Amino acid sequence: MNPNTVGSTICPLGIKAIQREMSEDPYARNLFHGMGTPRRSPQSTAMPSPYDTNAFTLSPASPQAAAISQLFVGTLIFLAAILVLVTVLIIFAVVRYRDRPGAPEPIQSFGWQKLEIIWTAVPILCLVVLTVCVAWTMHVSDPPAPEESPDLRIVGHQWWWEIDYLKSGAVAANEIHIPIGQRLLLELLSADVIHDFWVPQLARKMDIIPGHPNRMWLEADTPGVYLGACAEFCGNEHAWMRFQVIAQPTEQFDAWLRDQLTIPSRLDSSEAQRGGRLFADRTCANCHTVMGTRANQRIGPDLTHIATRRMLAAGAAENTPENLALWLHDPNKFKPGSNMPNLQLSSDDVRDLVAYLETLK
Ligand code: HEC
Ligand SMILES: [Cu+2]
Repeated sequence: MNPNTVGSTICPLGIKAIQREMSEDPYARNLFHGMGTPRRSPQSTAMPSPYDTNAFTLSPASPQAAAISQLFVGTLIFLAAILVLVTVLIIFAVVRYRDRPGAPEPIQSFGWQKLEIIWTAVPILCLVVLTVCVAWTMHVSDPPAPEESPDLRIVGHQWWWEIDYLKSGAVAANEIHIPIGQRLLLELLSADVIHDFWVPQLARKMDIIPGHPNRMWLEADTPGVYLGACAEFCGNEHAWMRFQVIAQPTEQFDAWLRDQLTIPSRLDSSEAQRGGRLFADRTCANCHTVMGTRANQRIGPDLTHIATRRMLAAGAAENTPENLALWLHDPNKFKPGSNMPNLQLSSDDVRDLVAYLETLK
């Protein structure tokens, strides 16, 4: 069959079907909203809603990203000017020197050394200018990392992000809090396959390669929530391997970090208490960590402060009790192929586990 026919007839129908399915299926609608449809979440007033984030490279929010986007725009303008110049010259030559009825033979010239030198030298000069700009940008956006130990270790997992604050020992997932105006050194590791760390408004992309730690800088000038994503296909949930960088004034960041290092203790309701026991008895503890309990595994995200996070499962859904319950009932509804298994929990168990997880602040 002609591939064009496939493209023009089957695909649009397929997309329509998917869209219909998404608007009817409540789980799918969550996925859809997670994709950045502007919608304010009522509980987040102090910080911007996760859906306000944008990831536009041309609105940089750090010196590193600014250098990259300036290089891009500068090169674009430079090349556009050359395009305009060449186009104008060609049109001029075509019109001015076209053949007319009764026109004499054109002058036959063989070689014009001066012109040849000019049209060799000018392009070389252009390339030199561009090379210098690129070298400068590389110097600003990616200065060589010192031998000192990194501030943060980011571990890419299929399909979520582990964040270790090496200097304080705090552990987070899918949400990187940083103080504004400080250049942090990141070490990037993989737990499985090749991933790629990318926060378009803040820094360059950096591959995450198993067995080969990479380093890069992360910095933000202004407080805000910056969207990040894995930028290297890493398996079926690659598109839901997102994260947020939450840049805060230093005092707010310090307060957040102190909270992260504190063991949450409130287990008020009897549901939450039963949920806590379920968490230890069921297999949850084999894959997750909750500080202050025996659960200390890193197959899945650290859940010590899960209730404070804005998104679930690396951006697949907003972190609400309803979505948590949907996730525990069947992670595959959010992320088909997710490495968290469906544990066939009863509705009562899910209710109590959600009550417990909601106390983990
Ligand atoms: C076999 C390992 C495994 C078991 C068992 C497991 N999980 Fe998970 N869990 C994961 C993985 C892996 C993820 C990350 C999924 C993703 O985002 O792709 C995850 C994600 C989660 C999340 C979302 C975390 C976040 O930061 O968004 C919650 C909540 C969660 N699990 C709770 C539980 C509970 C409660 C149990 C026990 C009933 C449990 N898990 C059992 C592996 C496991
Ligand atoms: Cu990835």
